[in-house]
Amino acid sequence: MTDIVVGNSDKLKPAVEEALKSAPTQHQRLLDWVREVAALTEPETIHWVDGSQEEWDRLTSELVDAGTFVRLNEDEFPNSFAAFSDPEDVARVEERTFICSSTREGAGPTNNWVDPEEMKATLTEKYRGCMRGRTLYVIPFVMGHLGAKDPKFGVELTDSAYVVCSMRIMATIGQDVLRTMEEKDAFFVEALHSVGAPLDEGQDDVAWPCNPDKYIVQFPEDRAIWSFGSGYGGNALLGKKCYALRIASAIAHDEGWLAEHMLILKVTDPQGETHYISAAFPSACGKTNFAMIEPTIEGWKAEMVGDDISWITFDDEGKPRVINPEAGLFGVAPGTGWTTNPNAMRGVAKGNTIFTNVALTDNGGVWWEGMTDEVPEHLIDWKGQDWTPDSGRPAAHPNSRFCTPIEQCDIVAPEYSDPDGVPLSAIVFGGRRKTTVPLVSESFDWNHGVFQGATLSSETTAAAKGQVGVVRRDPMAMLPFIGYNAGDYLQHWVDIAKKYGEENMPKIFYVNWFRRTPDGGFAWPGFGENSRVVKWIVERLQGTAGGKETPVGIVPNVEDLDLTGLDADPKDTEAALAVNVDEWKEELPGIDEWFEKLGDHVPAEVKEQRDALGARLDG
Ligand code: GTP
Ligand code: SPV
Ligand code: MN
Repeated sequence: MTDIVVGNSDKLKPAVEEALKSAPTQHQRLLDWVREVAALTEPETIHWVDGSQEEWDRLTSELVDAGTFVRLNEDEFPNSFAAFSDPEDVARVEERTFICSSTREGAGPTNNWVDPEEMKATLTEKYRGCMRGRTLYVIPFVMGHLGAKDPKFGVELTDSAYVVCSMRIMATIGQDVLRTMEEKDAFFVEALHSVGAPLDEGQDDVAWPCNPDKYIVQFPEDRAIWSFGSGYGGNALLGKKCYALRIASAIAHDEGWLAEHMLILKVTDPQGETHYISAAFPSACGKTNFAMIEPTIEGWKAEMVGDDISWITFDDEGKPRVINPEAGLFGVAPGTGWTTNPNAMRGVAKGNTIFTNVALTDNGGVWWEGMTDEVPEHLIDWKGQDWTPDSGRPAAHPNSRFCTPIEQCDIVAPEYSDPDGVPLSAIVFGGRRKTTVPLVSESFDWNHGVFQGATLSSETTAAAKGQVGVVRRDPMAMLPFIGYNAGDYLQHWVDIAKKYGEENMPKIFYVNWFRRTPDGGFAWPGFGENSRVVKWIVERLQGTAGGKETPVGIVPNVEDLDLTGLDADPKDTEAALAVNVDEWKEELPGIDEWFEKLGDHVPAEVKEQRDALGARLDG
């Protein structure tokens, strides 16, 4: 597929030729592709990533020497590092993200589209010589279990050692993957990445090389990814959003499963009955926090299976099973603290963590807003400036992140590493809305739940470049991640239930932790207290909890929620649960506009749900 990539093999450096000759693989397609990319991008040398501890030690030391990493205080954060990005390279860039399917219609109205041949021609010129003075790293990786029946392989070619180290945390990478890929002669997704900052001879590098002209490009039909110009997480760690969501959603559409932006939570009730719940909230809207919840109610236990991505397949009987395809957590730092998310805090404190764009303390540790109640008197902020509490600006970037192995989390469920995944009982959608959307509702049936997901709305956050706090529709929290036409994606959701049987489908719920009271505070305390909502959801599955039918779904009465020991004004809880018909009527024009934007690919079943909602609100 890389037919347009025309490089000049004469330009291969001796070290590159040598690395190709001594390559640790016989996989011909891989060898051809690496040679081709090297000829185009002209790196100084090639390194075949083996994923070993020695390799990590060497690369992290090199990154410290280069000024990209600051090694943290070993007592507090062993084997951990802080990185500081270019101030313009701090988040996903949705405007520069493209789904290059063969037709514009294939990408649909919610994605940027350029003809694939044109995009390949443009990017080929961008990539020409772009790795001069740098190392080309070859990272074999697998998303999900290497022992899965059909392991989902990828190979990322990158000129960033920061990416190599981060990928080692976020995915299974290296020698074993390469060997298995070779044994199976398996297909792999080609994932090409460059920071787009070639070095002339003798030119000094900067701590965070990148290029103002960014391209995050998916070719869904080729199952290929070309990323250029950014070193930041979702733009550069190509196994994550680019593969496990955008490319995987296209594969899932073809194969009859779902690749979703969902955490996976395991809950065990006081009787020992276990349920697994996947929840889709948009970026920086609470997935990591919910996945690591510490229940505040007696006898309930929560464990984590995943915090960002769910791959939901259906077994021979049509029963849904879910896996987390990732090996690490790439979590939002601000707001993660000992009171809000102690499990995350304990996880990162074990070390082996890369922090990006947090602040540095005077004793070589890290800090961010919300980490501790007490604010340090002096910090070096994420831009390298002295910071004090009266500086009037955040010390950490609002989208600063911790990148840590999932196995370090005390509450990771042992089933996390089961290649067959876990059975899925419920799907929860949620957004960040100040008004209108109640704390929790249960959908009437599958198609109503699909409608709730299709019309999910949320305020934008710092996880993507652009304005923060603007309400937008974000279907199934997948707006930036659907690798094909969003209308077809909704149809796929409708069709899944037809294919495998509605009786097999997980029950669907819709939550909003972010509703406000008139004085501006949160109506619901959130975090650990969300376990009360989890309890109601599980009891609905078991058929024991009450609820009242409202125009938007089944909502608990205040007395249906276990509020024992809750430190909250009962009026606020009422307000969090309220379904206000007038507010919902005001939602309708926005929903209609949204469906108009999606065009004629919106499923009839979903449009029927819109009419039914209108009728219920009038009724
Ligand atoms: P991505 O990694 O970007 O996909 O985000 P995420 O959905 O995992 O978001 P995360 O859990 O990191 O939460 C982001 C922000 O939401 C943090 O600042 C949290 O403090 C805040 N947050 C999470 N849960 C709650 C909650 O229940 N109530 C309130 N008020 N805030 C919450
Ligand atoms: C998100 O933005 O939803 C993330 C972070 O989980 S990133 O991997 O950068 O996309
Ligand atoms: Mn995410």
